[in-house]
Amino acid sequence: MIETITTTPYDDQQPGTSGLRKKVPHFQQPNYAANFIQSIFDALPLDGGETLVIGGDGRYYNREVILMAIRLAAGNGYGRVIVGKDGILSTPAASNLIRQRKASGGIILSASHNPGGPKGDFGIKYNVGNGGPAPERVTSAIFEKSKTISRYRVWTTPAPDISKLGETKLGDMIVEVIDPVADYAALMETLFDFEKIRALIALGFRLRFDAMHAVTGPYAREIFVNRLGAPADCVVNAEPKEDFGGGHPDPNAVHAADLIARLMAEDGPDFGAASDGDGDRNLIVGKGIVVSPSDSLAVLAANAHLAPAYAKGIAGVARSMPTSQAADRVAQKRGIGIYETPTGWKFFGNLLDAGKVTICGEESAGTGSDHVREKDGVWAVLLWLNVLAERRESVAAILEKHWAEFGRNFYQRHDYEEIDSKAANGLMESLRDRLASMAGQRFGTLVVSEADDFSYQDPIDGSIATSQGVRIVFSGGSRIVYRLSGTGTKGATLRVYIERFEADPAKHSLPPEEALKELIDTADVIGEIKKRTARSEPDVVT
Ligand code: G16
Repeated sequence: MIETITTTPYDDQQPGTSGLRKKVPHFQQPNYAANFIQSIFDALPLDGGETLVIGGDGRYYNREVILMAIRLAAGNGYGRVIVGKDGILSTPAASNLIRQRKASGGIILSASHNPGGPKGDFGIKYNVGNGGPAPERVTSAIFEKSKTISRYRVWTTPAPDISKLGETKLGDMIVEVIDPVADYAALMETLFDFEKIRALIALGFRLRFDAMHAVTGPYAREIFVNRLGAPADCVVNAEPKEDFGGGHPDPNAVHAADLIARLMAEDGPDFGAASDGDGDRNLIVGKGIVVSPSDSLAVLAANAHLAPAYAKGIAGVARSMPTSQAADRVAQKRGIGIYETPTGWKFFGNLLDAGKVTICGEESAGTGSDHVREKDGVWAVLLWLNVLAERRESVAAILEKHWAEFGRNFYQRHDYEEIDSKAANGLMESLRDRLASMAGQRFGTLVVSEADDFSYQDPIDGSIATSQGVRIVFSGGSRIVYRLSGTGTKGATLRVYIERFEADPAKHSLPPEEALKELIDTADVIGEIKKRTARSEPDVVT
């Protein structure tokens, strides 16, 4: 029986860069999750009988919300829900299922790289029928519905056991529990030359993949160990845990420090990689060298044709605005399209659907292609492995040659986390107030050539996104970008992105902090960061 439950709205259910993210106790307030999921359904044009994919990264509170989501789906007339066993689905695997099974959409429970556990973070996002994150017009409609919600509809009886594969029914709706890995692994085999990668590994090439006790463990084991023949111990921290083993599943220099240290050792592996909570981000480390996400995007764009799926070449590349312009140089040289979008994977969906771009990437450790509509950590690792298997060179040699051919875009991102929201907003407002008078100003040897607050008009549907980050561009093309994160759950996080192009190969081996020194100092002068945030240095530099 369908039951209608009376509820009262919350006023803070506005999705951010990637869905609604809050602390677990916040989500545990009465009806908080049910309200949001019902608001999603209320915002959609549902005819009844649709298919919905449901899964998450296995973090604390995942199971409870999945069982609730299944009952809500039955209460709202869905014909079928496809659920990963034990509620597990990586974000790219969910995107793949939505597309393969022609679902009308999917609910993905994750707070991505944010920590988990009873006091950790939780999140809910909705992906639409193309498999990608809901665009802004949909997330705005969901927020509007959440502000006035007065009831939700659920199936009265409990949801079926999601730890057993197979089909059962809840009322008229079919609940199909599937192996979360199988379809995804099969898709990867169609994209890459598994034979060649297997041959490379058989030759003694050593790889280490850190799953950070998050969702990619089972995917990595199946693909790298079972299908590609790597030794079982090459996948570490492979058991998904509700609290990620107490760690922070963010594959960056701070949280993947152990992986990086091993790759810096003389006798370390040849190739290291890590992914995040829900499996959409990636970190690539070569022996003795960490590959910045922006460089990784550029290298993959330049070498994608070495993998079977992209052998005919790629249509174009898209990157988020703060991502370095290294990929632009590849696109310009190869005569393919290059698009600059606001931060957030949702902005790539239309470009991918229209066939304008094949590969997309972001400085925030996300790379992906038109095989799904999400960034995809394991995919990025496999594309790197495919390139390495073809070129039979080290990661360091590939990067060096890339910079020699295209020049090097030195790049760093400085994060100031959990700062006072008022101070953060004040800093951004002050920058915006000064934009008009910025051009022509000199800071040391740097002269401002342009300054603006990035806005974007989607070339496919014409929608406009404003206030997407303050850009200060200097003559010669160096940039400083300031923006506030849209994924944090406490206070505000200020991100400062710093970039400088260097054509001279003799200078390509400089440490980035040295190559960027003047810009880093200038970022503080222009942004008044220390003064306004009372922080002497960033919490994380990537
Ligand atoms: C999400 C989005 C990404 C975005 C990132 C960082 O990633 O999907 O597109 O680049 O957040 O956002 P912000 O700078 O606003 O914190 P994820 O992996 O958290 O879903």
